[in-house]
Amino acid sequence: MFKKILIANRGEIALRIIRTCREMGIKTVAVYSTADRESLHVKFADEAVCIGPPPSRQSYLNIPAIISAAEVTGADAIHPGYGFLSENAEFSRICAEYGIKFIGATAEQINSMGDKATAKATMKTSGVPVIPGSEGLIDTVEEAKALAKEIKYPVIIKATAGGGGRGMRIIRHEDEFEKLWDDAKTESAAAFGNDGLYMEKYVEEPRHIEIQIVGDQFGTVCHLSERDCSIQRRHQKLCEETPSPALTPELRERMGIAAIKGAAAIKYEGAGTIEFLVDKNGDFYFMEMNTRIQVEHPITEEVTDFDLIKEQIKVAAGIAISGQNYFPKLYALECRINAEDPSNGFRPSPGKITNLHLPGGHGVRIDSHVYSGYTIPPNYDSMIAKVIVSGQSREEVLLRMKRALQEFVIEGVKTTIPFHIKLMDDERFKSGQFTTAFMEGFDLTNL
Ligand code: MV4
Repeated sequence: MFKKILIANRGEIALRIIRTCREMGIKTVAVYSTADRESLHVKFADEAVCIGPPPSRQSYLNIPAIISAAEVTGADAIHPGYGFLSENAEFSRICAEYGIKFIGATAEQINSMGDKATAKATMKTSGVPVIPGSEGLIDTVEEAKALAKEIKYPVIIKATAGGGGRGMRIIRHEDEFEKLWDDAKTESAAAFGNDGLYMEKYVEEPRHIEIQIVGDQFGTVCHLSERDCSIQRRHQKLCEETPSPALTPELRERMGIAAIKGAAAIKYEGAGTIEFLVDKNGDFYFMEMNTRIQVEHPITEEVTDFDLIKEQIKVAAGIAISGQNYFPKLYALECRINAEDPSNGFRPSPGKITNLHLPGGHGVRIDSHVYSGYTIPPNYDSMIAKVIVSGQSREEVLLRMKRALQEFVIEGVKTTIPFHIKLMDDERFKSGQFTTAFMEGFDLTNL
Protein backbone atom coordinates (compact mmCIF):
# COMPACT_ATOMS: atom_id res chain seq x y z
CA MET A 1 0.00 0.00 0.00
CA PHE A 2 1.05 3.60 -0.57
CA LYS A 3 2.79 5.31 2.34
CA LYS A 4 2.13 8.89 1.29
CA ILE A 5 -0.33 10.42 -1.20
CA LEU A 6 -0.09 13.93 -2.58
CA ILE A 7 -3.48 15.48 -3.29
CA ALA A 8 -3.29 17.67 -6.40
CA ASN A 9 -6.50 19.55 -5.66
CA ARG A 10 -8.22 21.90 -3.21
CA GLY A 11 -11.57 22.43 -1.51
CA GLU A 12 -13.97 19.73 -0.40
CA ILE A 13 -12.51 16.97 -2.60
CA ALA A 14 -9.02 17.48 -1.13
CA LEU A 15 -10.53 17.05 2.35
CA ARG A 16 -12.56 14.06 1.18
CA ILE A 17 -9.38 12.31 -0.01
CA ILE A 18 -7.45 13.22 3.16
CA ARG A 19 -10.21 11.63 5.27
CA THR A 20 -9.98 8.27 3.51
CA CYS A 21 -6.16 8.34 3.59
CA ARG A 22 -6.32 8.88 7.36
CA GLU A 23 -8.58 5.86 7.77
CA MET A 24 -6.22 3.79 5.63
CA GLY A 25 -3.12 4.90 7.58
CA ILE A 26 -1.68 6.73 4.56
CA LYS A 27 0.17 10.05 5.08
CA THR A 28 -1.03 13.01 3.03
CA VAL A 29 0.57 15.98 1.31
CA ALA A 30 -1.59 18.99 0.45
CA VAL A 31 -0.58 21.45 -2.25
CA TYR A 32 -2.00 24.95 -2.26
CA SER A 33 -1.93 28.27 -4.04
CA THR A 34 -1.31 31.49 -2.11
CA ALA A 35 -5.09 32.11 -2.27
CA ASP A 36 -5.62 28.90 -0.24
CA ARG A 37 -3.15 29.43 2.61
CA GLU A 38 -6.00 29.42 5.13
CA SER A 39 -7.79 26.42 3.61
CA LEU A 40 -8.75 23.37 5.63
CA HIS A 41 -7.03 20.92 3.29
CA VAL A 42 -3.74 22.65 4.17
CA LYS A 43 -4.45 22.32 7.89
CA PHE A 44 -5.76 18.73 7.78
CA ALA A 45 -2.98 17.18 5.65
CA ASP A 46 0.18 15.86 7.29
CA GLU A 47 2.31 18.17 5.14
CA ALA A 48 1.57 21.07 2.82
CA VAL A 49 3.53 22.63 -0.05
CA CYS A 50 2.78 25.99 -1.68
CA ILE A 51 2.80 25.53 -5.46
CA GLY A 52 2.18 29.03 -6.79
CA PRO A 53 0.01 32.12 -7.07
CA PRO A 54 -3.84 32.10 -7.20
CA PRO A 55 -4.46 31.53 -10.96
CA SER A 56 -4.99 27.76 -11.55
CA ARG A 57 -2.56 27.72 -14.49
CA GLN A 58 0.23 28.71 -12.13
CA SER A 59 -0.77 26.47 -9.21
CA TYR A 60 -3.26 23.58 -9.42
CA LEU A 61 -2.47 23.12 -13.14
CA ASN A 62 1.27 23.68 -12.72
CA ILE A 63 2.67 20.21 -13.48
CA PRO A 64 6.37 20.91 -12.69
CA ALA A 65 5.46 22.49 -9.33
CA ILE A 66 3.25 19.52 -8.37
CA ILE A 67 5.79 16.89 -9.44
CA SER A 68 8.48 18.78 -7.47
CA ALA A 69 6.23 18.83 -4.39
CA ALA A 70 5.75 15.03 -4.71
CA GLU A 71 9.50 14.51 -5.08
CA VAL A 72 10.56 16.69 -2.12
CA THR A 73 7.96 15.14 0.20
CA GLY A 74 8.57 11.58 -1.02
CA ALA A 75 4.95 10.93 -2.01
CA ASP A 76 4.53 7.60 -3.80
CA ALA A 77 1.17 8.46 -5.40
CA ILE A 78 -0.85 11.48 -6.54
CA HIS A 79 -4.63 11.76 -6.30
CA PRO A 80 -5.89 14.45 -8.70
CA GLY A 81 -9.52 14.67 -7.44
CA TYR A 82 -11.87 16.08 -10.12
CA GLY A 83 -11.30 19.00 -12.48
CA PHE A 84 -7.77 20.48 -12.71
CA LEU A 85 -5.34 17.69 -13.81
CA SER A 86 -7.68 14.74 -13.24
CA GLU A 87 -8.17 14.03 -16.95
CA ASN A 88 -4.88 15.41 -18.23
CA ALA A 89 -3.16 12.60 -20.18
CA GLU A 90 0.18 14.43 -20.14
CA PHE A 91 0.12 14.66 -16.34
CA SER A 92 -0.82 10.99 -16.00
CA ARG A 93 2.10 10.09 -18.31
CA ILE A 94 4.57 12.33 -16.44
CA CYS A 95 3.59 10.80 -13.09
CA ALA A 96 4.27 7.34 -14.54
CA GLU A 97 7.62 8.56 -15.92
CA TYR A 98 8.63 9.83 -12.46
CA GLY A 99 7.57 6.59 -10.78
CA ILE A 100 4.69 8.24 -8.96
CA LYS A 101 1.41 6.33 -9.16
CA PHE A 102 -1.35 8.49 -10.66
CA ILE A 103 -4.61 7.52 -8.92
CA GLY A 104 -6.68 7.78 -12.04
CA ALA A 105 -6.69 6.65 -15.64
CA THR A 106 -3.59 6.01 -17.78
CA ALA A 107 -2.69 8.52 -20.50
CA GLU A 108 -3.95 6.02 -23.06
CA GLN A 109 -7.34 5.59 -21.37
CA ILE A 110 -7.74 9.36 -20.95
CA ASN A 111 -6.94 9.96 -24.61
CA SER A 112 -9.23 7.20 -25.83
CA MET A 113 -12.21 8.70 -24.00
CA GLY A 114 -11.15 12.36 -24.36
CA ASP A 115 -11.66 12.28 -28.12
CA LYS A 116 -15.45 11.92 -28.20
CA ALA A 117 -15.78 10.56 -31.76
CA THR A 118 -13.16 7.88 -30.99
CA ALA A 119 -14.80 7.10 -27.63
CA LYS A 120 -18.14 6.62 -29.37
CA ALA A 121 -16.63 4.33 -32.02
CA THR A 122 -14.94 2.25 -29.29
CA MET A 123 -18.23 1.89 -27.42
CA LYS A 124 -20.15 0.96 -30.56
CA THR A 125 -17.59 -1.73 -31.43
CA SER A 126 -17.88 -3.18 -27.93
CA GLY A 127 -21.66 -3.46 -28.17
CA VAL A 128 -22.69 -0.39 -26.15
CA PRO A 129 -25.72 1.38 -27.71
CA VAL A 130 -24.78 4.71 -29.34
CA ILE A 131 -26.94 7.45 -30.87
CA PRO A 132 -27.39 7.14 -34.66
CA GLY A 133 -25.18 9.57 -36.55
CA SER A 134 -21.93 9.99 -38.45
CA GLU A 135 -19.29 7.29 -38.48
CA GLY A 136 -16.60 9.39 -36.81
CA LEU A 137 -15.67 12.89 -37.94
CA ILE A 138 -17.30 14.71 -40.84
CA ASP A 139 -14.97 16.42 -43.31
CA THR A 140 -17.19 18.87 -45.18
CA VAL A 141 -20.39 20.81 -44.58
CA GLU A 142 -21.88 19.24 -47.73
CA GLU A 143 -21.31 15.77 -46.33
CA ALA A 144 -22.83 16.88 -43.01
CA LYS A 145 -25.92 18.32 -44.68
CA ALA A 146 -26.49 15.17 -46.69
CA LEU A 147 -26.28 13.05 -43.54
CA ALA A 148 -28.69 15.34 -41.65
CA LYS A 149 -31.23 14.85 -44.45
CA GLU A 150 -30.79 11.11 -44.14
CA ILE A 151 -31.08 10.83 -40.33
CA LYS A 152 -33.69 13.64 -40.30
CA TYR A 153 -33.76 16.84 -38.28
CA PRO A 154 -33.21 17.78 -35.50
CA VAL A 155 -29.53 16.83 -35.38
CA ILE A 156 -26.75 17.82 -33.04
CA ILE A 157 -23.19 18.74 -34.03
CA LYS A 158 -20.60 17.92 -31.40
CA ALA A 159 -16.93 18.83 -31.08
CA THR A 160 -14.81 15.69 -30.82
CA ALA A 161 -12.54 17.54 -28.37
CA GLY A 162 -15.53 18.93 -26.45
CA GLY A 163 -17.59 17.28 -23.77
CA GLY A 164 -19.73 18.52 -20.96
CA GLY A 165 -21.77 20.49 -23.48
CA ARG A 166 -19.01 22.64 -24.96
CA GLY A 167 -18.82 23.16 -28.71
CA MET A 168 -22.27 21.71 -29.47
CA ARG A 169 -24.96 23.04 -31.82
CA ILE A 170 -28.52 21.75 -32.25
CA ILE A 171 -29.72 22.10 -35.83
CA ARG A 172 -33.47 21.99 -36.43
CA HIS A 173 -33.74 23.20 -40.06
CA GLU A 174 -31.56 22.87 -43.15
CA ASP A 175 -31.61 26.66 -43.70
CA GLU A 176 -29.57 27.28 -40.52
CA PHE A 177 -27.12 24.44 -41.19
CA GLU A 178 -24.12 26.30 -42.63
CA LYS A 179 -24.09 29.05 -40.02
CA LEU A 180 -24.34 26.66 -37.06
CA TRP A 181 -21.76 24.31 -38.61
CA ASP A 182 -19.31 27.21 -39.05
CA ASP A 183 -20.00 28.44 -35.48
CA ALA A 184 -19.26 24.99 -34.05
CA LYS A 185 -16.05 24.71 -36.11
CA THR A 186 -14.77 28.17 -35.11
CA GLU A 187 -15.70 27.69 -31.47
CA SER A 188 -14.07 24.28 -31.12
CA ALA A 189 -10.90 25.43 -32.94
CA ALA A 190 -10.60 28.38 -30.53
CA ALA A 191 -11.55 26.45 -27.38
CA PHE A 192 -9.73 23.15 -27.94
CA GLY A 193 -7.26 23.72 -30.81
CA ASN A 194 -9.16 20.92 -32.57
CA ASP A 195 -12.05 21.64 -34.96
CA GLY A 196 -13.12 18.03 -35.54
CA LEU A 197 -16.93 17.66 -35.55
CA TYR A 198 -19.32 14.73 -35.63
CA MET A 199 -23.10 14.49 -35.85
CA GLU A 200 -25.92 12.68 -34.11
CA LYS A 201 -29.68 12.57 -34.21
CA TYR A 202 -30.82 15.01 -31.50
CA VAL A 203 -32.67 13.30 -28.65
CA GLU A 204 -35.33 15.69 -27.31
CA GLU A 205 -35.66 16.07 -23.53
CA PRO A 206 -33.60 13.08 -22.40
CA ARG A 207 -32.56 12.16 -18.90
CA HIS A 208 -28.88 12.21 -18.02
CA ILE A 209 -28.08 8.99 -16.22
CA GLU A 210 -24.55 7.87 -15.42
CA ILE A 211 -23.28 4.51 -14.22
CA GLN A 212 -20.46 4.32 -11.69
CA ILE A 213 -17.92 1.64 -12.53
CA VAL A 214 -14.69 0.42 -10.94
CA GLY A 215 -12.07 -1.65 -12.77
CA ASP A 216 -8.88 -3.33 -11.64
CA GLN A 217 -5.59 -4.32 -13.28
CA PHE A 218 -6.78 -7.91 -13.67
CA GLY A 219 -9.46 -6.87 -16.14
CA THR A 220 -12.37 -7.12 -13.71
CA VAL A 221 -14.95 -4.33 -13.97
CA CYS A 222 -17.99 -3.94 -11.72
CA HIS A 223 -20.74 -1.32 -11.54
CA LEU A 224 -22.33 0.46 -8.59
CA SER A 225 -25.57 1.43 -10.32
CA GLU A 226 -26.62 4.88 -11.51
CA ARG A 227 -26.89 8.53 -10.63
CA ASP A 228 -29.62 10.66 -12.19
CA CYS A 229 -28.07 14.03 -13.07
CA SER A 230 -30.91 15.48 -15.13
CA ILE A 231 -31.34 18.56 -12.91
CA GLN A 232 -28.72 20.87 -14.38
CA ARG A 233 -28.42 24.37 -15.78
CA ARG A 234 -26.08 25.26 -18.63
CA HIS A 235 -24.40 21.88 -18.20
CA GLN A 236 -23.72 22.57 -14.52
CA LYS A 237 -25.30 19.90 -12.36
CA LEU A 238 -27.32 21.30 -9.48
CA CYS A 239 -28.57 18.19 -7.75
CA GLU A 240 -28.15 14.44 -8.29
CA GLU A 241 -29.99 11.40 -6.98
CA THR A 242 -29.87 7.64 -6.85
CA PRO A 243 -31.68 5.40 -7.60
CA SER A 244 -33.16 7.23 -10.61
CA PRO A 245 -36.96 7.51 -10.56
CA ALA A 246 -36.79 6.66 -14.30
CA LEU A 247 -35.11 3.27 -14.03
CA THR A 248 -36.64 -0.13 -13.45
CA PRO A 249 -34.48 -2.87 -11.92
CA GLU A 250 -34.37 -4.43 -15.37
CA LEU A 251 -33.14 -1.23 -17.09
CA ARG A 252 -30.58 -0.67 -14.30
CA GLU A 253 -29.21 -4.14 -14.90
CA ARG A 254 -28.96 -3.61 -18.67
CA MET A 255 -27.30 -0.20 -18.33
CA GLY A 256 -24.89 -1.58 -15.75
CA ILE A 257 -23.89 -4.42 -18.06
CA ALA A 258 -23.44 -1.99 -20.98
CA ALA A 259 -21.24 0.27 -18.83
CA ILE A 260 -19.09 -2.70 -17.80
CA LYS A 261 -18.69 -3.76 -21.44
CA GLY A 262 -17.54 -0.26 -22.41
CA ALA A 263 -15.06 0.07 -19.55
CA ALA A 264 -13.71 -3.45 -20.10
CA ALA A 265 -13.11 -2.63 -23.78
CA ILE A 266 -10.45 -0.09 -22.78
CA LYS A 267 -9.17 -2.22 -19.88
CA TYR A 268 -10.23 0.54 -17.54
CA GLU A 269 -8.57 0.65 -14.12
CA GLY A 270 -9.91 2.73 -11.26
CA ALA A 271 -13.19 4.56 -10.75
CA GLY A 272 -14.99 5.91 -13.80
CA THR A 273 -18.40 6.95 -15.01
CA ILE A 274 -20.23 6.08 -18.20
CA GLU A 275 -22.79 8.77 -19.07
CA PHE A 276 -25.93 7.78 -20.91
CA LEU A 277 -28.88 9.62 -22.38
CA VAL A 278 -32.16 7.88 -21.66
CA ASP A 279 -35.00 8.83 -24.02
CA LYS A 280 -38.76 8.85 -23.48
CA ASN A 281 -39.05 5.20 -24.58
CA GLY A 282 -36.51 4.09 -21.97
CA ASP A 283 -33.87 3.47 -24.64
CA PHE A 284 -30.37 4.41 -23.52
CA TYR A 285 -27.32 5.56 -25.45
CA PHE A 286 -23.67 6.12 -24.56
CA MET A 287 -22.74 9.80 -24.35
CA GLU A 288 -19.32 10.19 -22.69
CA MET A 289 -17.01 8.48 -20.26
CA ASN A 290 -15.47 10.37 -17.34
CA THR A 291 -12.13 8.92 -16.31
CA ARG A 292 -12.13 10.45 -12.81
CA ILE A 293 -13.95 10.48 -9.49
CA GLN A 294 -16.92 12.85 -9.78
CA VAL A 295 -18.38 15.57 -7.59
CA GLU A 296 -21.56 13.53 -7.04
CA HIS A 297 -19.82 10.25 -6.04
CA PRO A 298 -21.08 10.44 -2.39
CA ILE A 299 -24.68 9.53 -3.26
CA THR A 300 -23.40 6.22 -4.63
CA GLU A 301 -21.35 5.76 -1.44
CA GLU A 302 -24.43 6.36 0.70
CA VAL A 303 -26.65 3.83 -1.09
CA THR A 304 -24.03 1.09 -1.61
CA ASP A 305 -22.01 1.62 1.59
CA PHE A 306 -18.79 1.73 -0.43
CA ASP A 307 -15.96 4.26 0.03
CA LEU A 308 -15.17 5.04 -3.61
CA ILE A 309 -11.94 6.90 -2.80
CA LYS A 310 -10.76 3.85 -0.87
CA GLU A 311 -11.62 1.65 -3.85
CA GLN A 312 -9.63 3.97 -6.15
CA ILE A 313 -6.60 3.82 -3.85
CA LYS A 314 -6.83 0.03 -3.49
CA VAL A 315 -7.03 -0.67 -7.21
CA ALA A 316 -4.21 1.83 -7.86
CA ALA A 317 -2.12 -0.17 -5.37
CA GLY A 318 -2.82 -3.36 -7.34
CA ILE A 319 -5.51 -4.91 -5.13
CA ALA A 320 -8.22 -6.89 -6.97
CA ILE A 321 -11.90 -5.92 -6.73
CA SER A 322 -14.63 -8.44 -5.92
CA GLY A 323 -16.25 -8.47 -9.34
CA GLN A 324 -19.73 -8.12 -7.84
CA ASN A 325 -22.09 -5.36 -8.90
CA TYR A 326 -23.78 -3.20 -6.29
CA PHE A 327 -27.39 -2.08 -6.24
CA PRO A 328 -28.89 0.70 -4.14
CA LYS A 329 -29.99 -0.30 -0.65
CA LEU A 330 -31.24 3.22 0.15
CA TYR A 331 -32.15 6.48 -1.59
CA ALA A 332 -29.72 9.40 -1.65
CA LEU A 333 -29.81 12.96 -2.95
CA GLU A 334 -27.07 15.57 -3.20
CA CYS A 335 -27.54 19.34 -3.50
CA ARG A 336 -24.53 21.36 -4.58
CA ILE A 337 -24.24 24.51 -2.50
CA ASN A 338 -22.50 27.17 -4.56
CA ALA A 339 -21.51 30.68 -3.51
CA GLU A 340 -23.71 32.09 -6.27
CA ASP A 341 -26.85 34.20 -6.44
CA PRO A 342 -29.59 32.01 -7.99
CA SER A 343 -31.84 35.06 -8.53
CA ASN A 344 -29.11 36.77 -10.50
CA GLY A 345 -28.17 34.21 -13.15
CA PHE A 346 -26.19 32.18 -10.60
CA ARG A 347 -23.58 34.94 -10.54
CA PRO A 348 -20.57 34.05 -8.34
CA SER A 349 -20.67 35.54 -4.85
CA PRO A 350 -17.17 35.11 -3.38
CA GLY A 351 -16.21 36.74 -0.07
CA LYS A 352 -15.97 36.15 3.65
CA ILE A 353 -18.31 33.77 5.46
CA THR A 354 -19.20 35.76 8.56
CA ASN A 355 -21.39 33.13 10.23
CA LEU A 356 -21.84 29.42 9.53
CA HIS A 357 -23.88 26.56 10.91
CA LEU A 358 -23.85 23.26 9.03
CA PRO A 359 -26.84 20.90 9.20
CA GLY A 360 -26.57 17.45 10.76
CA GLY A 361 -28.68 14.67 12.18
CA HIS A 362 -29.76 11.27 10.90
CA GLY A 363 -29.09 10.62 7.24
CA VAL A 364 -27.28 13.91 6.61
CA ARG A 365 -23.70 14.11 5.29
CA ILE A 366 -21.90 17.37 4.55
CA ASP A 367 -18.78 17.38 2.36
CA SER A 368 -17.35 20.87 2.69
CA HIS A 369 -14.14 22.75 3.31
CA VAL A 370 -15.65 26.00 4.58
CA TYR A 371 -15.76 27.36 8.13
CA SER A 372 -16.93 30.51 9.86
CA GLY A 373 -14.45 33.27 9.02
CA TYR A 374 -13.28 31.55 5.78
CA THR A 375 -12.93 33.77 2.70
CA ILE A 376 -14.06 32.13 -0.55
CA PRO A 377 -11.47 33.16 -3.16
CA PRO A 378 -12.76 34.37 -6.55
CA ASN A 379 -10.24 32.26 -8.52
CA TYR A 380 -11.86 28.81 -8.47
CA ASP A 381 -15.26 27.20 -8.92
CA SER A 382 -17.91 28.36 -6.51
CA MET A 383 -19.01 25.07 -4.96
CA ILE A 384 -18.58 25.41 -1.18
CA ALA A 385 -20.50 22.42 0.16
CA LYS A 386 -22.39 19.31 -0.82
CA VAL A 387 -25.40 18.36 1.25
CA ILE A 388 -25.97 14.63 0.85
CA VAL A 389 -28.96 12.98 2.45
CA SER A 390 -29.98 9.34 2.51
CA GLY A 391 -33.10 7.51 3.62
CA GLN A 392 -35.55 4.69 3.07
CA SER A 393 -37.61 6.26 0.30
CA ARG A 394 -37.44 9.13 -2.19
CA GLU A 395 -40.18 10.96 -0.25
CA GLU A 396 -38.22 10.67 2.99
CA VAL A 397 -35.04 11.89 1.32
CA LEU A 398 -36.73 14.98 -0.18
CA LEU A 399 -38.23 15.93 3.20
CA ARG A 400 -34.91 15.30 4.93
CA MET A 401 -33.07 17.45 2.37
CA LYS A 402 -35.51 20.31 2.87
CA ARG A 403 -35.08 20.04 6.66
CA ALA A 404 -31.26 20.02 6.32
CA LEU A 405 -31.25 23.01 3.97
CA GLN A 406 -33.51 24.97 6.34
CA GLU A 407 -31.03 24.24 9.13
CA PHE A 408 -28.08 25.52 7.06
CA VAL A 409 -27.00 28.99 8.21
CA ILE A 410 -24.50 30.89 6.09
CA GLU A 411 -23.93 34.65 6.20
CA GLY A 412 -21.69 36.96 4.20
CA VAL A 413 -22.17 35.35 0.77
CA LYS A 414 -25.17 34.46 -1.40
CA THR A 415 -25.72 30.76 -2.02
CA THR A 416 -27.86 28.34 -4.00
CA ILE A 417 -29.60 27.11 -0.80
CA PRO A 418 -32.87 29.07 -1.47
CA PHE A 419 -33.03 27.50 -4.93
CA HIS A 420 -32.66 23.99 -3.52
CA ILE A 421 -35.33 24.61 -0.86
CA LYS A 422 -37.74 25.67 -3.60
CA LEU A 423 -36.73 22.64 -5.67
CA MET A 424 -37.71 20.28 -2.82
CA ASP A 425 -41.27 21.71 -2.99
CA ASP A 426 -41.53 21.63 -6.79
CA GLU A 427 -44.32 19.30 -7.97
CA ARG A 428 -42.51 18.20 -11.13
CA PHE A 429 -39.37 17.42 -9.14
CA LYS A 430 -41.38 15.58 -6.49
CA SER A 431 -43.11 13.49 -9.16
CA GLY A 432 -39.74 12.29 -10.47
CA GLN A 433 -40.97 12.96 -14.01
CA PHE A 434 -38.33 15.44 -15.19
CA THR A 435 -35.76 15.67 -17.98
CA THR A 436 -32.64 17.75 -18.73
CA ALA A 437 -35.06 20.52 -19.81
CA PHE A 438 -36.34 20.85 -16.21
CA MET A 439 -34.59 24.15 -15.40
CA GLU A 440 -35.95 25.89 -18.52
CA GLY A 441 -39.33 26.19 -16.85
CA PHE A 442 -38.13 26.98 -13.32
CA ASP A 443 -38.93 30.36 -11.78
CA LEU A 444 -35.70 31.74 -10.32
CA THR A 445 -37.07 35.10 -9.17
CA ASN A 446 -37.49 36.01 -5.49
CA LEU A 447 -35.17 33.36 -4.11
C1 MV4 B 1 -27.06 15.13 -26.72
C2 MV4 B 1 -28.36 15.59 -26.42
C3 MV4 B 1 -29.39 15.17 -27.24
N1 MV4 B 1 -29.12 14.39 -28.30
N2 MV4 B 1 -26.86 14.35 -27.78
C4 MV4 B 1 -24.84 17.62 -23.29
C5 MV4 B 1 -23.52 17.39 -22.65
C6 MV4 B 1 -22.83 16.39 -23.49
N3 MV4 B 1 -22.38 15.32 -22.65
C7 MV4 B 1 -23.82 15.91 -24.48
N4 MV4 B 1 -25.05 16.59 -24.21
C8 MV4 B 1 -26.19 16.29 -24.90
N5 MV4 B 1 -26.01 15.48 -25.96
C9 MV4 B 1 -27.88 14.00 -28.56
N6 MV4 B 1 -27.64 13.24 -29.63
C10 MV4 B 1 -28.55 16.40 -25.32
C11 MV4 B 1 -27.46 16.78 -24.56
C12 MV4 B 1 -27.77 17.67 -23.49
C13 MV4 B 1 -27.65 17.30 -22.15
C14 MV4 B 1 -27.19 16.07 -21.78
C15 MV4 B 1 -27.08 15.72 -20.45
C16 MV4 B 1 -27.46 16.62 -19.47
C17 MV4 B 1 -27.90 17.85 -19.82
C18 MV4 B 1 -28.01 18.22 -21.15
C19 MV4 B 1 -28.47 19.48 -21.47
C20 MV4 B 1 -28.56 19.84 -22.77
C21 MV4 B 1 -28.19 18.94 -23.78
